[in-house]
Amino acid sequence: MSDAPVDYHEMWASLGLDLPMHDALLEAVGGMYGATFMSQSNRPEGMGYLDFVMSEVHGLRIKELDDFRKNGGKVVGTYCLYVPEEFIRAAGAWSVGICAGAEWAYDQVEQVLPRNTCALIKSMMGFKLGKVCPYLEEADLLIGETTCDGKKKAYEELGKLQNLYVMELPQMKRAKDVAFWRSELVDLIAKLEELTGKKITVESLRASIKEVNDKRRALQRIAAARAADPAPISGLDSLLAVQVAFYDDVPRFTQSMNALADELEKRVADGVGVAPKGAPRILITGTPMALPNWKLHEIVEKAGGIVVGEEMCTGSRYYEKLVDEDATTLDEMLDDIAAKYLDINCACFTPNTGRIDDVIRMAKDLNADGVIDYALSFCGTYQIESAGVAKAVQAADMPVLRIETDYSAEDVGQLSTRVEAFLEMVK
Ligand code: BJ8
Repeated sequence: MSDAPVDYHEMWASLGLDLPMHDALLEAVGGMYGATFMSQSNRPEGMGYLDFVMSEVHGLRIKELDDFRKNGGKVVGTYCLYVPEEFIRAAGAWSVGICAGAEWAYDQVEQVLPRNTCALIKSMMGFKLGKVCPYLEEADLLIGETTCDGKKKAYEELGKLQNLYVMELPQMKRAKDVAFWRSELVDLIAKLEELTGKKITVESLRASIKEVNDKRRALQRIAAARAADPAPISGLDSLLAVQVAFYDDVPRFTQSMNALADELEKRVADGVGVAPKGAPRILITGTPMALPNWKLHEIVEKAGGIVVGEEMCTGSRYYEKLVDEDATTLDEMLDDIAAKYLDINCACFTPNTGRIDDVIRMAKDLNADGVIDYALSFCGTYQIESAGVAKAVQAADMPVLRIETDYSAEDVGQLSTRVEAFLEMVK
């Protein structure tokens, strides 16, 4: 076989992508990836898998989705942690988390959404309007959810362009909210079964619960290894693992992450790390960092710190909790899935004190020296929670830095200065 890179332009054209703009996006992300990730020293060998996945992010994986669909499979795109992958897989479909982590086509976006919308929502619309995301175009169905007002209303616009179904998520966690949430999951199952023409059975749901739990367990092992000093893996590489978890093939990803975790555990036993022992250790909490948003991690780690955990949807909220595996009926499984998912601590809920408890617990468990609270500009829910998070962290005798930013590079210099001063202070 030739080693020449495969040319995927025909596939991308068939998906209706804007080829020149898509080429520009790939070049920009590839350049960023090289500069951010490949310049790190002493990376675990197991990161080779994620490097490969990233090098084929719009290539091989899209080809897999394409082939799957040509053989009758369905692809479901999601934007939020509350959409249970277990149901999507049990109905025979594949789930892909759609990224929304880069500024794209904002000129077009701002004709549809207000300028003062958070970067995540703008990016979500920008990838669609700019026709540069093959994952979006491979999705037979997008699932939105009523989380924050911005997303909820943006889905109305996105739904004009693509097949989109919105789940209603309660905003509180009382018994009646759990019951309502469960009823929404029943509707979601019906929607997925209609899409794929396959019934979710006890067997298929049990298998998918196990598969998705296995993926989360592998990520838990990686997370646990980061408690060591020196940390065996950078925050950047750990963040990337979770970002990729949203769209990669599940069994293959799990296997690769378990191999990476084996390596990290060995590194911990041998005292091998990616930063010197004693480097300032930072926990980041806040809004999710969708691919390819690596901005804050890069700033912290270039300044000599090491990110040891993320209390966010691209972090612990994704992998910490598992669905119970003991249920024997569909009803019980539904109860377990409803309970597990409503236990995610998103700022769209009121109250959301569980998030603060998680931040303090994680900071202690991971031996963090300081916490950075991260909010995207115009994200009201996380911005409002920021003061309470800061107060609780200080009350636990830990320094905290509050950062508000977006996806642009304009404030990198200023943020770097603030982060450097913070790292000086925490040690
Ligand atoms: S479960 S955090 S993935 S909603 S940053 S779009 S909240 S204005 S992303 Fe989220 Fe689900 Fe919650 Fe997680 Fe709105 Fe804020 Fe933007 Fe946000």
